[in-house]
Amino acid sequence: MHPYTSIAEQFAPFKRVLYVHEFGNGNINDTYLVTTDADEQMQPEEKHFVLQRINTQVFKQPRLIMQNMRTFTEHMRRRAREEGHCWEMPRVIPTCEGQDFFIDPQGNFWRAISYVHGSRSYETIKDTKLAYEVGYALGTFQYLISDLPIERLADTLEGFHIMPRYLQGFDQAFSHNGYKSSAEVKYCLNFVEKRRAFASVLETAREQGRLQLRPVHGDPKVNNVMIQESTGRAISLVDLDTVKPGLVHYDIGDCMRSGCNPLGEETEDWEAVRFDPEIGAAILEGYLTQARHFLTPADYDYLFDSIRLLTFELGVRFFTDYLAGNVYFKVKHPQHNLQRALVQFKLTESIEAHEADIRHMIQGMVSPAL
Ligand code: GN1
Ligand code: MG
Repeated sequence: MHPYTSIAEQFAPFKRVLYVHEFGNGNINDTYLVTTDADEQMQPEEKHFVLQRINTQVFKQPRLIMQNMRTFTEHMRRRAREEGHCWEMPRVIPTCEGQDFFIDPQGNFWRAISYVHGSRSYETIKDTKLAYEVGYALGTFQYLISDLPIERLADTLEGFHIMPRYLQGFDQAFSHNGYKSSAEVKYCLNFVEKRRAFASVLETAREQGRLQLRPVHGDPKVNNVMIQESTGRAISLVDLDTVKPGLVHYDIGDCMRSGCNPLGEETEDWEAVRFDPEIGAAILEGYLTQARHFLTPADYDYLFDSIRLLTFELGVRFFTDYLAGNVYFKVKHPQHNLQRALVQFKLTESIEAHEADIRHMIQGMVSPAL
């Protein structure tokens, strides 16, 4: 019996839990797929569900996550139904006592959500059809949540995607640490120094009133897009802990940095990492079919910067965590965050090298709409 079977049972009254397997490869929370003895044909939704232990070092107020989830999933489900979108939102599964979460005797915070039946996700994008669907998923998500007033969403992770704050964190980690100064570390330090001025581009635009806060997903990387197996179409965007007020640019930048890197963010071959412009064009095309309805002209002006910035940002976050002794992201070995930082920095370099093409591509897609 898996050690977490009894925890899974808290969320499965009247059923027997058959298996609990580790699921996905999240860097923050611990995720398990639970299989129950429910009948696959009769109760497909109850056969499997996702059990997660929230990392409360990162998410200090996990109750706020559950509260937000109730608010926006209900809102988005209703809007999807009213407008005829074929779209699924994961459901919060209550405990036997009707709570949204379970706290175990050690004080761990557990919650369960439904698995989007008949769907799967991919770690990287290999063709433009999937790329289009990934972009479409983000556009649909942002569209369905776009009329939810931001005041209704709590801030579940303060400072998330605020790049100037990540740079402060980097400076602190750098001044306090005893890292070994290898050639890779020097490359990273130099890389960050050269881009300091650029780091505030989105926050400055927000302060100047050029960009506005909206409800955003926060973590729309490729493997959070659920693709319906029977049709190959995107049906959901999961991993909803960071849905909160933000800039839509955080999402599009994150989606592009994750989608346009065919080697994936975990590759050891960091020197070979490249941005794939064809995949990028297909993601943006899918995204804009939905996002056209709510993007402003100023939003378009910052699309290129967002792709470059979010990639750079994740590199800085990984590198800072390496310098700080791997305290935020889960790691498999002590150099893991350094390797991940190098991947993102190489990708940033490639995005910079393609700047003219990417800007041209964006221009070509938006001009007819403006
Ligand atoms: C973290 O845990 P996961 O993989 O869903 C991180 C994201 C990063 C991502 C990189 C709350 O997400 O911001 O883009 O790793 N989530 C948080 O893989 O920091
Ligand atoms: Mg996540």
